[in-house]
Amino acid sequence: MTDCLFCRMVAGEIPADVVHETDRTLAFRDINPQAPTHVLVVPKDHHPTVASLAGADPDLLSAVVRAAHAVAVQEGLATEYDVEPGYRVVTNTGPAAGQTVHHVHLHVLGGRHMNWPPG
Ligand code: DGP
Repeated sequence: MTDCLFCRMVAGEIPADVVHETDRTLAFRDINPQAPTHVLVVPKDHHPTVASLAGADPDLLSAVVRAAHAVAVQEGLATEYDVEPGYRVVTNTGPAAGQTVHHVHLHVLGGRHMNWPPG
């Protein structure tokens, strides 16, 4: 049994509030939401960071990004061809950025104004 939290959620061993799924990606609501919409999009295969995913399987990285946009559309943050009102995609990489789960995930945040720079 893996000790990776998101692999266990993909496997259905730990419950997840799933909002979107493809053959290679899963998207579920963050347990500690930072915005009205806060969804995590993960590849079903285990890759620790976005950089390692890009190197190992660029098609899968593309699928994760497309899934993030599909979630935004589903949540009313964009349309297929438009990005109004808009949303933010964040991927924390390493300890200085605050990465706590070492299975790459895109945070899809929206439903409120996003400040810049982020904290
Ligand atoms: P990061 O800090 O960038 O690695 O983000 C990890 C996110 O994972 C964080 O926003 C909280 C979320 N998270 C941690 N444990 C769980 C869990 O058991 N279920 C869900 N849905 N989200 C979790």
